[in-house]
Amino acid sequence: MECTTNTRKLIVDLFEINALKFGKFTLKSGIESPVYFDLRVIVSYPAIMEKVSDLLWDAVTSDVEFKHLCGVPYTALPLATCMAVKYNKPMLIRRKEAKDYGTKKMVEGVFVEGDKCLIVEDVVTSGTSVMETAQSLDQVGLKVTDAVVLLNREQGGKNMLASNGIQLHSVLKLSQVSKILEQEGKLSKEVVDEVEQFIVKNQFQNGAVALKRKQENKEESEKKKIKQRLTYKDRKEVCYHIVAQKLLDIMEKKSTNLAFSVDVTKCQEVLKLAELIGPYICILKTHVDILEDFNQDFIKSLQALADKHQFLLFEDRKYGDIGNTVKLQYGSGMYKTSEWAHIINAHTVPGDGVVKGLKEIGLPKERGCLLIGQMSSKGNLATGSYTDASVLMAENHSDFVFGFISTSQISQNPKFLHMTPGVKMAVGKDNLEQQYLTPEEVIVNRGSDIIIVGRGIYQAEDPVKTAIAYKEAGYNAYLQTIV
Ligand code: S5P
Repeated sequence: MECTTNTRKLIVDLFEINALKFGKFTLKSGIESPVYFDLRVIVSYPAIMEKVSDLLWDAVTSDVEFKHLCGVPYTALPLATCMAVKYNKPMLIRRKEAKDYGTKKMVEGVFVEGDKCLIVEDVVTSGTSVMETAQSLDQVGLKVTDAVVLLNREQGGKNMLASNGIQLHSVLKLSQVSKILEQEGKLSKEVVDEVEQFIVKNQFQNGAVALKRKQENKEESEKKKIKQRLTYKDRKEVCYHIVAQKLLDIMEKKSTNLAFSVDVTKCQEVLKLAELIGPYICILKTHVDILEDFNQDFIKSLQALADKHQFLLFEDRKYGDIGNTVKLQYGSGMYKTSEWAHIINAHTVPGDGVVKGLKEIGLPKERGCLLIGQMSSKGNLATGSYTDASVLMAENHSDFVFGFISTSQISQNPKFLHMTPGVKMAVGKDNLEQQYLTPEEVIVNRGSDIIIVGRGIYQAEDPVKTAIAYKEAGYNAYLQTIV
């Protein structure tokens, strides 16, 4: 980050008025920190307030459009006010007192649904305060895509916000602040080193705490059923991945969000079902390693059916090894999956390498990948921070990853599609820990986009009639959720 004379002077000013303190502090979270920021004091220094507001304004206004400003209560409120007055931008106030929620307006000011609002904050650590304000604004129909902060403590906040579709712009970063103060003779090299070590050590820890809080907030808002979704057509504008676009196109044209999981063990049986069910689905999901008579002619026939009935092929291989191995599994071997499957999926347990390996093979062939963020089976371990880390991984590889296998919406970013297995017309389970939810629960209450149905269809007495019923249940549920 470049440092202009203005920002350099501001850092020194903030240090002089004791807004930036260095020493030993115990933060609210219990973490020992070598720095502490108390930006509340700046209200006593009008010239500094003005400078801070100008720099906040400059940090966003060249490339971000917004109609309103909203400061995160309380320290950023006066900053947002200065910006609003000086630059003639309407301001909104978000109430902080949670206990009045439901009886009092949470957002004060004049706006219309769909207006864009920029969030202003003094310090971002994990990003939760910005998220809380964003959620209040979201609940009354305002759109938040950007936030601006005076000081980014570089402890996971930027990534956490990005995973929720909010871009964080910062005037200052902690690492930069301590370096400038060293150059200006205000801090010793030892203190600067200590700050750097602190940043590295706490990046993940705070990110994880924040992500847990985010998960809790998300569950809360899911309960309130506040979701309003884009139509498949409008969604194409924000889902720029080529496979997501193709899929949304099919979903729109065929009025279906049904993926059929054809888990039978003979090629002929797969082809027969694909021919019959093909007109009603957007995806045919396979497990080719369960086929007793797999051969490449079968793949040719399957591709012909996919063309004829317009559905995508999803090989549910759930890759879960180191990058080099999954690359070989996907690109080589007898199945030659990368040659024909439009979609594959991967477990995130090996870390980034699994996606990197698959991407090397899949990206040039314009394939797409789903990450397994949650599972349908009872007692599975893909929960909490594992799920959150999977969302972050998807954000970091969104050129290849276009969505998730999950039992609910796990990313607020509309560029990702969510597909949910464990779906039947009635809630229940099988005798091997599989758990079932209904199409309506999955699409309306849990915010998923696509239902995956296997045995519910191929074990039915009349698979075609049953597939049509699932298609209608899934699509009607979607119609209930669109804006
Ligand atoms: O968590 C999961 C993930 C997947 S992809 N739970 C699942 O059931 N699946 C797959 O979805 C599973 O491998 C199977 O192919 C399908 C569900 O099949 P059903 O017969 O229970 O509907």
